[in-house]
Amino acid sequence: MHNKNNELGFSTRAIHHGYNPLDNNGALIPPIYLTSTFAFATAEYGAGCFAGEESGHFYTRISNPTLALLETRMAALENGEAGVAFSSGMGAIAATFWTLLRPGDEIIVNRTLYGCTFALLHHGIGEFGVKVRHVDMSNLAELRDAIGPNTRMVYFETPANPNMQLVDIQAVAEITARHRNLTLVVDNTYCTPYLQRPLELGADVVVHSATKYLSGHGDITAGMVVTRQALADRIRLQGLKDLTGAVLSPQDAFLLMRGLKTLSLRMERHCSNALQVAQYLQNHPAVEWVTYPGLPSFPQYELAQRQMKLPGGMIAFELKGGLATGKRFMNALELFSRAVSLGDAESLAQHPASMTHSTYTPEERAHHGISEGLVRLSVGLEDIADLLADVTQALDACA
Ligand code: 4LM
Repeated sequence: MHNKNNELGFSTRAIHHGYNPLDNNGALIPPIYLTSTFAFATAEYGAGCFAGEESGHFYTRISNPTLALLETRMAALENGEAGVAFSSGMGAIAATFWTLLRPGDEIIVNRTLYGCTFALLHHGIGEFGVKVRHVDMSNLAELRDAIGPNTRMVYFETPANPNMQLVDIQAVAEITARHRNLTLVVDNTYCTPYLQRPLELGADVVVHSATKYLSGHGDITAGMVVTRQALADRIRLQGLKDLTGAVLSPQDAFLLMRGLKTLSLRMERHCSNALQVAQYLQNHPAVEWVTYPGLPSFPQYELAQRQMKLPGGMIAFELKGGLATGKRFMNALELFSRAVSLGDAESLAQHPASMTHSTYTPEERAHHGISEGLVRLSVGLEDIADLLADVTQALDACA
């Protein structure tokens, strides 16, 4: 029953997939294997593990039963073959880049990316001989023209952090599928597989900061990769084992699986709360603009309706008066915390230009579509009346 994945719904898989209590002394909740190493029955068996001839666990940087359960569960939720768990989203992204890209290769990325992904590209792999090219992936002709003989990877977030620009995953996948040796990687952090499943739309690899909605409680950092089995094996044995060592602790894998059980419930509430906050902001005279995929005024509203089950919990907006007023607004918030990160039960507000996207220079931010006055909200799970009251009083205070 537990592994007949295709017959079970999303929430059922998030709670049960890959685990049967009766195989584990009846323990309803999976045990945490807090061990770094595993004993070999014989020297020959140990040698076989290292030679890849035995499938058992032998060292937690490579695999561990608690991590394996998380990995199979995440693969079931993304509808992929295999998962690999990491100690952070950046660990997952770095391991994917370092495994698949070599000097002389080219990676094409969307115009706007999370600040540390941008830094990894421009101050990391870019300095090791990989050519990094940004294109505006809402313009498919621009992407088509940019792909050349050395292009090995196309990478984007949708929605993009922090400006919410969407990319049509299926349309990009149709372009990348025409090129051999080209891997399409999608960062699905903002949506989670409950709202959007890139592999079903033709992507090759999904990466996540599982620090965010997937774990959902702001108490761990974690990352995930989900892809085909052979590619997952490469990312595990090169990117994880040798190139980054960014392994997730089994204790944190347990917390992440606890979070996954309520993912669908939480996402529903994040989305309904965010929609109401976005509508409120849109109608407020102090607000210059709001981007939220659930508003009919959103420039890619039709794509959002088609691609995302619900519009997500993230909002970008700017106040009349720009950065100075935005800072007054942030300082006046009482229920929202001024904090980076996203996807927690607690509502958060941050200023990308001076925080998450301060890895860009001001000129780069202008070029990459990140305005200096943009304020980003991660709308949490609190009562909507309390959230709206906090936004109202903060707007009043900075008027
Ligand atoms: C933030 N974001 O935006 P770790 N991919 C995306 C992200 O938003 C992030 C990562 C990867 C924020 C962190 C401070 C789309 C992170 C990186 O933080 O390494 O788990 O994920 O506020």
